[in-house]
Amino acid sequence: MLPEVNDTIVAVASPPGHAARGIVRLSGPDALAIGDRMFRADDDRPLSEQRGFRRREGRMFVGDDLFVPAEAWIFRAPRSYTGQDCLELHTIGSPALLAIVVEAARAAGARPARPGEFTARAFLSGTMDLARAEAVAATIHARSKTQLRAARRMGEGTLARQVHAWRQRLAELTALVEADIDFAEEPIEFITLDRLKTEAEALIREMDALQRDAAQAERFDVLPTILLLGRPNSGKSTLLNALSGLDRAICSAMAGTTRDFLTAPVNLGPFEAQMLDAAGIDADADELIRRAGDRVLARAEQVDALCLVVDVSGPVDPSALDRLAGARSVPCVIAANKVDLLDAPALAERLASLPTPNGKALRAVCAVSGLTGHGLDELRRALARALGDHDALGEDTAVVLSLRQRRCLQAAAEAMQRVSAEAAACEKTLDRAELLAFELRTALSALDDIAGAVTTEDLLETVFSSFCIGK
Ligand SMILES: Nc1nc2c(ncn2[C@@H]2O[C@H](COP(=O)(O)OP(=O)(O)OP(=O)(O)O)[C@@H](O)[C@H]2O)c(=O)[nH]1
Ligand SMILES: [Mg+2]
Repeated sequence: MLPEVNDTIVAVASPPGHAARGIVRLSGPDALAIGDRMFRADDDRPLSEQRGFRRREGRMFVGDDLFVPAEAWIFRAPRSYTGQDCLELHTIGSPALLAIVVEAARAAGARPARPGEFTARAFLSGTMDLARAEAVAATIHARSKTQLRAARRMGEGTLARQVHAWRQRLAELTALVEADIDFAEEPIEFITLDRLKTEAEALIREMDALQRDAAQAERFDVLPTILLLGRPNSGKSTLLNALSGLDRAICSAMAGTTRDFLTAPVNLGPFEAQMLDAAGIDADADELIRRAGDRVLARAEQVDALCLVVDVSGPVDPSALDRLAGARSVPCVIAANKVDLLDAPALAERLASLPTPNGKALRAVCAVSGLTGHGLDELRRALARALGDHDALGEDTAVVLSLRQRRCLQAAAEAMQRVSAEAAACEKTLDRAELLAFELRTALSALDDIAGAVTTEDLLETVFSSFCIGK
């Protein structure tokens, strides 16, 4: 159930952790009155008597005779984020202090906000449509510059404009088909089946294209994953530790040290990824290692990229490499490891024996040493490039769609498919006019759900549950 909107809510609106500044946000009819019980402006005028869009410096009381410097930012309904009276209390970014401020606001009558409740209020008061509210969530979850840019386009209403244009065309088709029903006695046909079919197909094409080109907003929250794949002892765990800067995995000269999956975040430059270390693959090893290896190979199909670790300090068998990474569709980077053990001519010879990066999946070969750190920056860049597709949103064209919006689009396109099929199956519009009108209206209402023109509580809860508290 969506919560009440007429009480006053409070939450910490700045990120967790220590910072120069922390923000507590209140929204609701009593926001300013509650603020007055906690905050004293330097000019002594109560906040509830001040106009909106004002910033007041002063002191916030956090104990009997304890106060901290603070600022109160006043936003008056309806021109605030939530459409209600809002108050932001800015003070020192100490988690303990912010918790005390929230508790004081609660004692003065505010209710702790649920995740997304501020933005839910913005939607319910009509200051924001649903697609724009989802853009707020996408912005919060963005993990790279391209994702931020895409989220901004989402907020700018690129999608809303497109949907609106489709809606207009659909509404016109619906009106014409319904006119055929209403004036069934007249000898005129308001819309020919040919035109209906052509327009339905054009709409389907455009909707499909948008779905195809759009990035999925939910992916923002998920780090891309890279699996370290290689023979036992090739140096996978050493690389995981070196790339993550953490002492995460046990490394040893004994083949078969790692048996289970281990993960660590690694910074690739433009974005972060989750790196997975696992058992080495060796078909001739004992059963335990072989079984661990089978699990790794199964996992290799589910990650975003592979880092094939090859110990080049000894002879390399290219066919074994091929078996490991050859036929996979997941992009792969080869880390030719332990180069510290080779002199330049020997290294050149070994590198020449490796597969060259010409196929789509094999992106690069990097000479590295997990032990000395040689070549790791190049490896990071190569992995970031291999994952490029994960982040790439096509500089200008891409739109971000949430899973919910994707489903709405899908439903609209499917209804249009049925319109097109019906139109192909009859002789004149009037034969199936009722059915055609019904399907057109189905498509219309699916499009309306994207912007939230018609909403149900369930739908709202799905959208706003992905938010953090305080937004
Ligand atoms: N000289 C040198 N030795 C390395 C390098 N990387 C790893 N080693 C050594 O190779 C041995 C195996 O390293 P690990 O990182 O445990 O290898 P692994 O691939 O995780 O092995 P398993 O977990 O058994 O599959 C250890 O003795 C490491 O110190 C390197 O770049 N240069
Ligand atoms: Mg290991």
